[in-house]
Amino acid sequence: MIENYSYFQNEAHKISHLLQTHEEVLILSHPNPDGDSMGASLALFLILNKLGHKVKVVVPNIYPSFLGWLPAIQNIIIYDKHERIVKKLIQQNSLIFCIDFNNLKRLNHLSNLFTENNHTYVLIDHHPDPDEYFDIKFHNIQVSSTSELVYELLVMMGLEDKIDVDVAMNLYVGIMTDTGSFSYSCNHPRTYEITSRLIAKGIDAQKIHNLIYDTFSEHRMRLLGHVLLNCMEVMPEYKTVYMWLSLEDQKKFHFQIGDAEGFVNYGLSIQGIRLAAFFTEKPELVRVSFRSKGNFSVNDLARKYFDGGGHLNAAGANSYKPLTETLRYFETIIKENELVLCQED
Ligand SMILES: [Mn+2]
Repeated sequence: MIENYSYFQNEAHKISHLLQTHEEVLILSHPNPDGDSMGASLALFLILNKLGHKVKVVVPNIYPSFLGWLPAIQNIIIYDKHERIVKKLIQQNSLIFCIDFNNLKRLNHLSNLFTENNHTYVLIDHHPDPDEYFDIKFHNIQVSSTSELVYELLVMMGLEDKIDVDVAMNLYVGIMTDTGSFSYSCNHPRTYEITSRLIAKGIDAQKIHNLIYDTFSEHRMRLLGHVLLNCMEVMPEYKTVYMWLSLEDQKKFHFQIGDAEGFVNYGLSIQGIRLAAFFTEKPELVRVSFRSKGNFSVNDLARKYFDGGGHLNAAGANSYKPLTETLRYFETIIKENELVLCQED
């Protein structure tokens, strides 16, 4: 069970109470949806639906195609495609669940819709430093994923028996993807207790793994080869690797959203490397992903130098400089501050 159990039990009580007084519920998650944000949101959606609520799930932009099979995914409303509908939903719903992010600013242009203060916000999240304005925080940075927290919440609300195979599949995807298939954030026995309960609900874990990870198109596989061969700089003396993906190469390899997912992790597969960065050129900005090993905080790195953030070992940011300038900037930061060298193993 998660630490500080009574605190969470209190928050779970408050959430139960709120649900008793609100028929309509809006579930909201972060841009560039991932397995955890989608899995946790859809699991909650399915349960609240079963309880008789009128539930809507909104994500800011399109999710990657390898998540397209998730149970209940047809209920997802994408803000980029349905701006008017989402605007209306936000006006209509006073109870909003914020899933797998902890600052409305992270919603980019969608955050402008939350100007009036007539909402009750429930946070379910595992990122550090949540913003103040959440009315209820079901928040813990020790857990593997938000999906794990949703499971804990359901148990505390006495709803474990409502978890069917579809709910279990969504939660399992969240835990599996946020731990890189149980290769990081994976030292808590509780994660495996929960995983075990989910498998007992009748899911096929091997099949789920295949559906998520063995879905490369030929273009995507060749793009990976190209990036590793031609767009990767190794700085062994700084224990750092960085990779980049230009718009030109995206065109050449018929890039689809999500195609570079996980590429950054290959940097950490090199012996001795502690920090990996991946830079994806977009029309108006450069998207940056950081991954690290051990106690080197990419959350701090992203916050201090790129106005981004995330977790200790996984973080993201945007850069508004051109790609080559961004790469030089990154190299300079690492060299001048000897950032990764300073960290002990
Ligand atoms: Mn997460």
